[in-house]
Amino acid sequence: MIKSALQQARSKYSPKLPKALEGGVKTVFGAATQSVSDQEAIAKLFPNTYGLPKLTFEASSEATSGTPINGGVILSGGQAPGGHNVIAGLFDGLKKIHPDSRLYGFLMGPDGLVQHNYIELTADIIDEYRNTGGFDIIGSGRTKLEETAQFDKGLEILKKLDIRALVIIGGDDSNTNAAVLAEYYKSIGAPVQVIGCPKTIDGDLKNEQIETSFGFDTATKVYAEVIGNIQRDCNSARKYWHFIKLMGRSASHIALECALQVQPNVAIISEEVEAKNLTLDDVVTYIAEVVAARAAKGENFGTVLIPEGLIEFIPAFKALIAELNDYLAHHEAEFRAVPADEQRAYVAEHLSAANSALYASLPATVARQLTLDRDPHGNVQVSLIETEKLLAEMVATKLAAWKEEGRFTGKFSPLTHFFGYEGRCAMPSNFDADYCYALGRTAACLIASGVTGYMSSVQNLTAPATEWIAGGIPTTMMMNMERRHGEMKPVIQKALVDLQGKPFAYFVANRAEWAKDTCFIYPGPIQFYGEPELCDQPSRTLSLEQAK
Ligand code: FBP
Repeated sequence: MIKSALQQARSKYSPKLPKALEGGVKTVFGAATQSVSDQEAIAKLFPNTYGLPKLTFEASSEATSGTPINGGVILSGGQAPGGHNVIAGLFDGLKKIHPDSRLYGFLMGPDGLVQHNYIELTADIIDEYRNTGGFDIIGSGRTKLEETAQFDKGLEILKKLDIRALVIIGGDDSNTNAAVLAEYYKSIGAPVQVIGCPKTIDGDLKNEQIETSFGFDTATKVYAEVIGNIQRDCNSARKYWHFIKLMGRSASHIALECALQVQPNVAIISEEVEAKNLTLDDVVTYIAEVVAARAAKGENFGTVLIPEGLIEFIPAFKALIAELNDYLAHHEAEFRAVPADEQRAYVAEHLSAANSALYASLPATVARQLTLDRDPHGNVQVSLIETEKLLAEMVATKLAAWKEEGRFTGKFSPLTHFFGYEGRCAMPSNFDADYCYALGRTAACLIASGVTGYMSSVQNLTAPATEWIAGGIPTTMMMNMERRHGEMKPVIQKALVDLQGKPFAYFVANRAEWAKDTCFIYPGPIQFYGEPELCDQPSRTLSLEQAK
């Protein structure tokens, strides 16, 4: 395979490792833990894996060695830069325990375990993928691993391959399912440990124990580079307003991080919209006011960042989407049989009055997007809804009305963009390359410790990588009970943007100036080589969160 000069250089990069993992490693067991809330209910659901101690790995003068261990690995859900390094770290960690250890990769996500599709990951394969983006080494998938029948089917192949430990690399839902799987195997006496690893570009798998999910750093740096380029173009031509939607599902961490990196004129944070109970018209008016104020200074250009989950946080939309989800769940076939040009009227007729009025007021494209196929959980796929176009159109309409009233005298030419897939498989930044490799090595240490129901954890992430602290967090410790599809379920709490947190506070303190003046930052591409302040910087979010 032909490789670029950078690809060749990156394949030789040695991720920096926490000092504690370099030589012999000893396991330090902490105090017993509790779940973040609903302790009684969670303890009851996880009798074998609840209350376990936190673990920390420390350097030891005794060499780490043991008997050969066969491990299995699954990549679950959306791609995130660095996944290949988790697998490389796991592979190297298992080989460090014993050179005859083996690693099997289940293909295309959790489905590979259930369907018994796998490959053995040999040194040649692993070397080909070190420090690369993507999940293509074994592929990923969104099959949910939650039924006992799937667990039993998986156990057949785990036993056949003599796999003693399964590492599931995924987001909050996949790690929740990993905890359920760990509990189940323990309860039936199956000799398989289950270990999770925190993945997702969305940045919403984080808490007191997990400082960040991997992939967030690289993806946001890629988006910030491109937004910066757009801002420079926009500041040069001075004639367009760019409406940029950013991936991230419900949480606005990606939009906030990009705003901190590029200082756009406007960034909408869904969590704030919800907290202030803003309507769509409030959001549109806010953007139009910024456009009008800049136009009054002769600046008919700017940038607006929009988180992909925004409309789900606007109460009226939330109600409309909930009713649509419910309606389509029960009348899918009937609805799909209606001719395309009659579907809009058909839907409007079947909704309650308030939702019907909102639905009828939407541009045709957005109305259609709201009725597209649901995801495997029956929810609308927010990444398919063109919120950026919706907002650009509505701002244009408002400004046209203000023009008539003499309130707006400028020009408004919007362009729209959506950045998401561009960043999910990017070559991992040094931060993600190092963090992921350390997560994989830590997972191998957890396997060697014989524990199950843990998530691999690497902390102290704003310090140099050599000072990072590796350990394991009992997954039940991060759980609470939430209503999902009408039933109370134990789940890992999803982290939305903390409106009391330092990253949001910094944004709030500066946004009025960024709106009025042109304070754009042009971050440029990810740097892999050079001074640590150039190439090893963690995200702004993490830096602000950990600032003393
Ligand atoms: P995960 O939550 O599985 O990490 O996926 C994140 C994400 O990239 C979201 O930001 C986005 O909404 C979604 O995946 C898109 O899903 P798909 O890859 O199925 O189009």
